[in-house]
Amino acid sequence: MSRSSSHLVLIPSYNSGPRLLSTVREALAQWQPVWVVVDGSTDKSHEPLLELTAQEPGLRVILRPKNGGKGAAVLTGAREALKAGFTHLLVMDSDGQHPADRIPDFMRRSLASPQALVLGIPVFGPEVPRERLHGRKLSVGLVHFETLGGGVDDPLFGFRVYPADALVRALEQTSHARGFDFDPEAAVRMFWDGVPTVNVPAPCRYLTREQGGVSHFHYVRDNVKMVWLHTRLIFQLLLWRWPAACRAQRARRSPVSART
Ligand SMILES: Nc1nc2c(ncn2[C@@H]2O[C@H](COP(=O)(O)OP(=O)(O)O)[C@@H](O)[C@H]2O)c(=O)[nH]1
Ligand SMILES: [Mg+2]
Repeated sequence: MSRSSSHLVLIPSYNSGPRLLSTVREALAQWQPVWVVVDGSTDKSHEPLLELTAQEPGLRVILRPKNGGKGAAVLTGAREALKAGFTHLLVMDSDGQHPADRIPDFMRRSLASPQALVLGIPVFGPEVPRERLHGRKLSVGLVHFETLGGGVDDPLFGFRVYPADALVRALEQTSHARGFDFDPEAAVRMFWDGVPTVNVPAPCRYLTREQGGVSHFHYVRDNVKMVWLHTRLIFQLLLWRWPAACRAQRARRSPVSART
């Protein structure tokens, strides 16, 4: 297990169910510190974590009294991290879908390119729901257009290492990106802001209810949100962000780019 004073693991959690405790334990075994932002959960899944903080000095639990969405929880964590002197956050899901054993590799890549946003590319197993795969292809295509040619290989996978100051800057540009629109919007805005990207494959599992899998993704509500997100981003791209997107593409394609 590695301990860091610059890079921490941040886990946003909302009614994450029984997998939360094991996910946090797996993360702690790979890396410390691990911070969990509990976003107004009502299912008591965070209660064992509050007990665990007594034995695990590497664990911190931040409680948000009201549910604000994944992006709002990550922003709370990022601001706290900057206050405490940390520079980078590896954000991962709270429900066991993301590979804790890849944390050291992702952190290593971030340490090697500290300016960069390190993005996971999900490698799915045969259990992945078909409708999720199809929806994903549309998002990938739209983000390819919004970045004028790539750099964000998967806009939806939440296993990423963020430079914390660049993330906070990107989120402070908008009052959106607080729910499930957080992952694509943060990546596109950071790309427009000139943050280099590094894309790395990592496994992503889908767990059944019997295995403790929980999802708050609401197919209609969240897809409507995604349509609105891409409408906003394309509008902004065409009106005033295209010079920044062109600059970012040029930097990405130049031989001295931080991309690995
Ligand atoms: N803080 C916070 N996190 C959330 C919220 N909804 C989902 N999440 C987190 O976002 C991650 C992905 O959410 P999940 O419901 O598993 O979506 P799915 O994996 O796309 O089906 C998990 O870590 C959740 O705990 C929310 O309202 N607030
Ligand atoms: Mg999930």
